[in-house]
Amino acid sequence: PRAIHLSDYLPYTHLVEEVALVFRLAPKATRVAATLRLAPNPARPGRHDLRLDGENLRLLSLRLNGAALECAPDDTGLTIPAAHLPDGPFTVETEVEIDPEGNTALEGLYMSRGMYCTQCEAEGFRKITFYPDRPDVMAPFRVRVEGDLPVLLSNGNPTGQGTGWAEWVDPWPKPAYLFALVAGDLVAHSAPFRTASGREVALNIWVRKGDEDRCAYAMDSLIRSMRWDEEVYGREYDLDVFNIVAVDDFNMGAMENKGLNIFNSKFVLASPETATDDDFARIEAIIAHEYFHNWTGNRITCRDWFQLCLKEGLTVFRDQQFSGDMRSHAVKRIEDVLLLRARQFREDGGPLAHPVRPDSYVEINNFYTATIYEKGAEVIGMLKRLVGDEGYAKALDLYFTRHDGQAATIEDWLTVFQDATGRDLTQFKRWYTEAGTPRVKVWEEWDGATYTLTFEQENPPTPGQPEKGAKVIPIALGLLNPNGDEVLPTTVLELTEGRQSFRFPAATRPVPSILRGFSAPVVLEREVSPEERAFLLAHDTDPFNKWEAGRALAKDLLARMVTDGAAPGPDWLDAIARVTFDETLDPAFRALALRLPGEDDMAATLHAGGVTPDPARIWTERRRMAEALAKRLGPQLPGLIEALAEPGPFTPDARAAGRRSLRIAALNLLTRIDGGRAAQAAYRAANNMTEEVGALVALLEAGAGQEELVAFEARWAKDRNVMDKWFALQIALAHPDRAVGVTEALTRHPDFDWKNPNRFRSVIGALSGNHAGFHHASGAGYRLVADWLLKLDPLNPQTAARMSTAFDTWPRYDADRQGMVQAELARMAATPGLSRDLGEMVGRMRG
Ligand code: HT7
Ligand code: ZN
Repeated sequence: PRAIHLSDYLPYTHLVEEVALVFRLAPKATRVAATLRLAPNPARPGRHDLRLDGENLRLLSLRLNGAALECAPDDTGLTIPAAHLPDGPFTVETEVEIDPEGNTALEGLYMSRGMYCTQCEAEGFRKITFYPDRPDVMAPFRVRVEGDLPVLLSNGNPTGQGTGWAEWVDPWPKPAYLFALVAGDLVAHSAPFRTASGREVALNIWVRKGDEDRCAYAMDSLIRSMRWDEEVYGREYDLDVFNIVAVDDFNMGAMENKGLNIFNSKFVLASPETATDDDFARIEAIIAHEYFHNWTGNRITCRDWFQLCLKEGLTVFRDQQFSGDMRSHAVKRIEDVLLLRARQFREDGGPLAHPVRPDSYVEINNFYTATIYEKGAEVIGMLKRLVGDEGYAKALDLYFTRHDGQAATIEDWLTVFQDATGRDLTQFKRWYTEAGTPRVKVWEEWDGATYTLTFEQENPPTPGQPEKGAKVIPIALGLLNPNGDEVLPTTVLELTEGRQSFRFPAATRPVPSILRGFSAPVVLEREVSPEERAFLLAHDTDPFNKWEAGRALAKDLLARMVTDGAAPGPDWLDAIARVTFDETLDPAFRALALRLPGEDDMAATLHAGGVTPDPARIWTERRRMAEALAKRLGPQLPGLIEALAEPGPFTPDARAAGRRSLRIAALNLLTRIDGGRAAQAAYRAANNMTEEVGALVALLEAGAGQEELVAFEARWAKDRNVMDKWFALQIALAHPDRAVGVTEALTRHPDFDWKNPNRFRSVIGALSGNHAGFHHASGAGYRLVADWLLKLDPLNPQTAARMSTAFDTWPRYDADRQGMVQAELARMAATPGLSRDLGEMVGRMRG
């Protein structure tokens, strides 16, 4: 398959002035009639053929200005030669037949348990009707839906409805990827919303009967998001209704279709009994994210898919700000950085590395990545730091006024910042165009009067980009004196050269706190003693760096345990103990400080330090580390658990969730030394899913929990979203020697519905998340995951391709493992009929 290049961009030949669609729904033979009012595009002078995209469509009729036209479609669309087209505006009418029930790829119009729904981003609309399916073609849509189902929804405002039909008009010009249709036997959880300017909006969350009592938190999150966007960004909602629908079969998390968001049901439905605190937090963040797209994505969209970070990076940045405001900025930042390092740094350091704005792709679905989303958000965070809060606010106001109703580019975005703040962003743009995580080395000198920090940046080669220029790196710095007082409050240094020094007057040698708040997505390299790390863990006023100091202590120790058989000593144990029982600190922060580095993270760190990671040894030593901590904290753990009990009814707020997270972290440690007694009791006493899962995890990690697994299944067998946890936990936490066996057994479970993406991820994704199990020396983990990806690929290539990233870390490991992964990649590559999606991923990973 051919790659598509950014440099080949041309505007579309025609403008679409209006779209009218009529759907006659039937599971195997839905008819879609489309009327497109078109005109030549002055941006493409001359006469051009009209090319409409279309895939898997049975063309029933085609008319041009009312007259029948004979034109046979090919595999990817339909061309009406320029010779047939009039000079001015004209109308094209098509009628096609499609098969929603046979659509297992979950792109276009498909069925999920008797309900019709759509997923059009990125290129799904071409599976519904013939159309210029590209984001820079924006048009108002009118839609009529006819079907034998009580609820018939589409984008925009409702304009009429009767038995078996409904009509919708979306006045806001939009690209086809934001089109949506839902039809089903659904019930609504509804609430009114009055916008800042007084517009009444009807909010509805549509779910299957029986799920309506699990929508309250999503609705509350939506209302808070709408208010926040008004207050913080001055952005109001712009239609009379806002609908959200929960769907069980969905490839990703959710989709921001104009006025009709469609969600994976696991990111909508929540009750204290069925959802964990993490689920609640994720629901809040995803509801906000999709809502925020109404301005950053929908009103202003992307010119082409290379500009994907324009909407995704900005919208992630906005949802992170929102969650920080709703909860704790410190805790949110730590969680975001954990995710960034686990997913984006991993991607950036391997064969799948690509720039935040890629310049070529084969299948755009493969570019909904941590780099586009999470690094895209980090780049905006750096911009904001560099231009200041006021500059950022001015730039965003200008962006919304200048580009409303347009399909914009990263150049447009940066120009807005330049115009609003006067700052030249030529060098900054490299963050968008160059892949890879910069490594920043730091040295310090103190001569009795001046303290000097020297930074050196290295931008490692990535696929297709052997050499790179220096980046603009904002480094937030604070200085402490030796008794822990801050002598330099947070100051942003701008590193713009390969090597650069910064000087500070200092009569005593200060202790630096560098990269506060994780002010840039880089790897910081500095020789630091355990004493200095413990000092920063105790005294740093920057919560991120305080946590980072504890993290670095733990990572240094675990690395020494793995490489030289070191044992956990009092420097780490005592430092963590002090934080754990420091009641002046937020419990959520204390819980994060107690979390040990992950195995994959350790493997990456060892590899970066020139050591070939042994997954089994990392697993064993990490366990030994947890046991040592459990023994050190042991006598005080029952008291801590008791003190953190929440007496009243469950509330999902950050304060209560933070207390539960520390309580569960303490229970997890206690389970390693009390034979599982406390966790078994906690499991029986749990009245919410957070504590039920917390106790179960503690038992499974300690090699127990079989009785609880049986009880869990018996209680929750009918609940798909809860059962996904049951499948995932026992695989993710299985002993490395048993992980493959447990997975195989669960793939034979009657409820392993592998065509459902959530269930597939809960089983096969959980195995690839079990680091030592997946990378087992036998190669059985690699084989099993590859077998299942090959089985899923013909039905759902998008999900198969996404999950293939499990293999992207192979260059870190020993020659045997490298050989086994390469063999699986070669086997996949050689499979006849492999999809473009999986084919591209496998090709890139093979290198
Ligand atoms: N903009 C959406 C990304 C998306 C997607 C969602 C569901 C299924 C398939 C999809 N392909 C792309 C989601 C978001 O970022 O908000
Ligand atoms: Zn998004």
